Amino acid sequence: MQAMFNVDGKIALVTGATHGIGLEMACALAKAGAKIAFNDTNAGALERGLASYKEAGIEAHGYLCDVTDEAGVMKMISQIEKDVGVIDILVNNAGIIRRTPMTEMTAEDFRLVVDIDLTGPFIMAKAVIPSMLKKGGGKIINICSMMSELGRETVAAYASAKGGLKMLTKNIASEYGQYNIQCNGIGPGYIATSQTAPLREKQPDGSPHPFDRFILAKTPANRWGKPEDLAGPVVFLASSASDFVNGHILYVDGGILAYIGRQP
Ligand code: NAP
Ligand code: GCO
Repeated sequence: MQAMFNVDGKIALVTGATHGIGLEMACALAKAGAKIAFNDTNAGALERGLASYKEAGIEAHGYLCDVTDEAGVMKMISQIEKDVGVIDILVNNAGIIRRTPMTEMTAEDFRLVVDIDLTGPFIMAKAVIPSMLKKGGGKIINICSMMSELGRETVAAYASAKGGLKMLTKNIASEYGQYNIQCNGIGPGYIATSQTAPLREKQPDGSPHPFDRFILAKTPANRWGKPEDLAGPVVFLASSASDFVNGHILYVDGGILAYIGRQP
């Protein structure tokens, strides 16, 4: 059973994994035996990321690269092949959000979110699939969202991108499943990271943010998720334990999608 869940000697690239959910998933993959590569657009963040891996006893390889820059991505992938080896596991984690009422959002901002959250995973997957085909298979894991299923005020661009990412996942599974490539998604619920920090800020009187209360009332588990909650799911989808799971979105949400919400 242990052999089924280990990724010993596999090479994993986790995008945007200098902190938050990406860092935690990369550490989980390393603990399950994988060699880790990660990227970020910012040199300072990359250095801090390298320090965090070192502190966790993990030898990770960091690269400065924007997931929307196709030429830069191709360069990074061939550098990873030289430094570490051919990628077996790609985790498309890098992402941003803009919270703006739709009628006030510029088309430029909408495009930026879609570019990073949807076109980025397309560029990354397109870059690794040819070598996966030569190697005889691979795992692609796309980090989706509650917003792959649900809408809410102010997140039109993010919901459009994450809904699209769900369908990109199913399409990669459909197109490359016959070549032993499994492409699945993880849909985290509301996880306490820098992305959601503004939604958890205490009010001036010290009381919880109304959105914080709202999320607790919507989550059967009655808590925010932690980045560590994604560790088991990512190892499952990266390992041979999930070899016949393809095009699936595994929601890791404390039950949000099953629940109508607590009665006020
Ligand atoms: P986070 O702390 O903001 O981390 C996102 C990471 O992506 C950062 O390291 C960021 O780098 C990097 N990034 C942004 N744009 C990039 C680009 N163009 N190229 C390369 N890297 C880029 O967010 P998180 O909460 O850990 O979220 C990680 C993923 O999970 C995102 O896709 C997010 O949408 C998704 N997610 C989050 C939640 C949640 O509740 N937190 C729930 C569902 C899904 P910098 O820090 O240098 O900007
Ligand atoms: C928001 C949040 C979400 C989460 C996450 C939910 O403003 O509603 O930031 O979109 O980050 O993606 O799964």
